[in-house]
Amino acid sequence: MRVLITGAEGFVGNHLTKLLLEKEHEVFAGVHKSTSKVSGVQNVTCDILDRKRLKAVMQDIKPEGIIHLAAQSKVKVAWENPSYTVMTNTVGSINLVQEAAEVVPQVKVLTIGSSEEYGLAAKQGEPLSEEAVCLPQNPYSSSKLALGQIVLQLARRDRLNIIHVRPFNHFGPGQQEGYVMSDFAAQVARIEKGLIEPVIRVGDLSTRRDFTFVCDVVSAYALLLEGDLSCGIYNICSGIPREIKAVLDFMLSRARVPVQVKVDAERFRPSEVPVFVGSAEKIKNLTGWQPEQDFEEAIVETLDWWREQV
Ligand code: A2R
Repeated sequence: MRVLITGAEGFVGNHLTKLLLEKEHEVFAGVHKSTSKVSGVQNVTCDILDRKRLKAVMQDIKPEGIIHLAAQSKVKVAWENPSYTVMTNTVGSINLVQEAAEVVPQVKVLTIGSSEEYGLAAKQGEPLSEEAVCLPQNPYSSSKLALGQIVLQLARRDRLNIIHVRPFNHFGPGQQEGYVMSDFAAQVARIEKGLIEPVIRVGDLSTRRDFTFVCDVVSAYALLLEGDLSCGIYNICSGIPREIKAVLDFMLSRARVPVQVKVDAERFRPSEVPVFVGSAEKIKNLTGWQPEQDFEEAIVETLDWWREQV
């Protein structure tokens, strides 16, 4: 399949590009800035806020499939700059879908949302299916919820082939700081090199979150792209609520030097959502997908990647 990946230079994009090439798809890496490069594939500069450029890209490539990863992906930045986040995540995605639909109406598009769209609905502690109510609690989550709602409305009206994906927490080599797993791994790697004092300052470690290794996430994206599935929303998650304390304890058991853990009063805000876990029954039943990667090995791989970076 001729596949355009937007935001291909990002964390997930690099893993997805490799997988789609292995699966012998013809891949075009849509990158935000001409200075970015994804190796091994044709790169096209593609700012999703530039509709003229998007049209030209669609006309040049005529993709059969699009996996739309491009986003302002950080909750912290979304609080600092909500309008930019909504412009990029919501308006940019609508631009992309409309330009694609005009030039290549049969194209299949995967838009990437977030488990954060469910927000406070997770409070009940039950695995969230795609039918769960959405109660987003920050501008990032709202931008993704609006994106999903509007592109699926367009899909219904114009008979477009769109899947809106809600991945839960994912992690792996290449993920920048700002996410719990990469934050822990980066700190351990810096401590091992003697760059910072051997102390990790933490907040509430009792929460449980649903983690999937990035290679499993991109394999789900590939199956959703390739499969003959109906339009709609698909969760990607492990279904296993893992305590953050256990994750940190495991990482510290692999640290090459002793590391102290200190609870930081400023960071300690008990979470309103103690357990945030998803149900991936829909994608499992329809595609056979399930996470393959051993969780502890995945943590070690992430830590090793950080050891090479610092
Ligand atoms: O902002 P940059 O230059 O770092 O580029 C980011 C790119 N991006 C854009 N691409 C095209 N047009 C735009 N207006 C635009 N704004 C941002 O999207 C970056 O290279 C990429 C997103 O990559 P990451 O931030 O590394 O996200 P990650 O973890 O790969 O997540 C992929 C998707 C996103 O939709 C997340 O919201 C979702 O999975 O979790």
